[in-house]
Amino acid sequence: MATAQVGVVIVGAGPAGLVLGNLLLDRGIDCVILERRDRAAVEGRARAGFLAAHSVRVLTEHGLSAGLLARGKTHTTCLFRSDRGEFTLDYGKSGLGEPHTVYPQQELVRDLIAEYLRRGGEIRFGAEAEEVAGEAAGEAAEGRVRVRGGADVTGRYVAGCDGHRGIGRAALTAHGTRTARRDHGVSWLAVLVAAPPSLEAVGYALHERGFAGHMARTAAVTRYYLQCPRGTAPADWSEDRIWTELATRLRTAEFGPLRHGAVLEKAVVDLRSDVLESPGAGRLWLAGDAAGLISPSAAKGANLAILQAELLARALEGALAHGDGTGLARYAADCLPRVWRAHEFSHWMSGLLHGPAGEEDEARYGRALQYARLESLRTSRTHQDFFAENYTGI
Ligand code: RFL
Repeated sequence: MATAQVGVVIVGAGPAGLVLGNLLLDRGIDCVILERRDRAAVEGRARAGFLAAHSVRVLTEHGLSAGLLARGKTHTTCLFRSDRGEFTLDYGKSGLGEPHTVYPQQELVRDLIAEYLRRGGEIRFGAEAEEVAGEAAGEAAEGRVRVRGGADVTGRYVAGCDGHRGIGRAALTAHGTRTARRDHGVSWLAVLVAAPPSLEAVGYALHERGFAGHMARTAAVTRYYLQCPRGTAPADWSEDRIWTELATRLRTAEFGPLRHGAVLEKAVVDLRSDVLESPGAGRLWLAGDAAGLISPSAAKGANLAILQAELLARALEGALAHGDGTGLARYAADCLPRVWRAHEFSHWMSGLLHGPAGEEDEARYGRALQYARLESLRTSRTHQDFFAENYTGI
């Protein structure tokens, strides 16, 4: 049994699915979003916080930026610390860099849901898509999504915006789409604390015990990262251990204390990246983490999700409103070069931030390269311009 066909069935109400849904409604294309979690869970999920200028432009052009413009904070600098001291990199000053807007992802998601509903969109929370019918990636005339415990939902197209473990990706790979992937071999303990930021800007600390990061979120909440051994469990990290390790790696004895607060959340993130060689076929198209996962080392994931949602909305409009499939045929060529450039920079950042693995001699060599890269960034205007362009661009 199937419910009436819509233009686009979107699976997943994260940044990719919600931006896509809003942009499709803007273009007069009907859609339904299926989201397996309930609304409170989706609106409470703290993840990203750094929006590139391109993302802010897309959201603003489509009337989706009122919240972030009112409550987001603009950042144009970041800071690096190591045993050689600290320096601030003013990437906003480079002609090639643009400001970031710091706005927690869960607040953006909240805004996007409210606006989608205000525009008359339909979203079904607690609706878990079990499968996209296999032929969707082939010659099928429609896309069909099987919903756990409910009727199938069919659409002229299906947009898989359901993250990197989603069923959209599974259907495409089952149809023969290959994936390029890398395990960076590094894990981070991601901690959210109820305390104001301790630094003016983002802070990256290189330390022989491993990387530590400080990311502002709001006036009352700050995110910290600690590089940790693969396989570590969040439960291994007591509040005391977290603060001690942060103090050591962020060198508070030298540079001043951190503002403490209760640990609200702790999770281990294994740094992995992958990209599908083609983000769609036939009736099934992917955007966001579903099309490729990027390690969080350069804060690109949510920004790529917004970029892909924008490109996919345009392509689907061409197909549905004008019977013109060239946008979909070009979707991979439009987004993959930009996706790969973001991956290249994330990989570069990962090399800068993380101590090397391997035997003692190799580790010594790797660490010396890490510091040579940091020193080049501190002193070379050309290197700073490279950083600014790639750190803020998308
Ligand atoms: P999401 O956000 O994972 O949303 C997918 C949605 O699909 C739903 N879903 C399903 N619904 C129905 N049926 C199914 N079968 C379903 N399977 C899944 C899920 O419940 C969910 O609601 O993917 P999307 O939209 O592609 O967005 C991607 C971003 O969320 C992600 O790339 C970023 O959060 C990555 N990221 C960061 N990106 C940045 O640009 N800047 C940052 O500063 C940044 N920090 C981060 C991050 C990711 C982190 N984690 C948790 C890996 C910090 C962290 C700690």
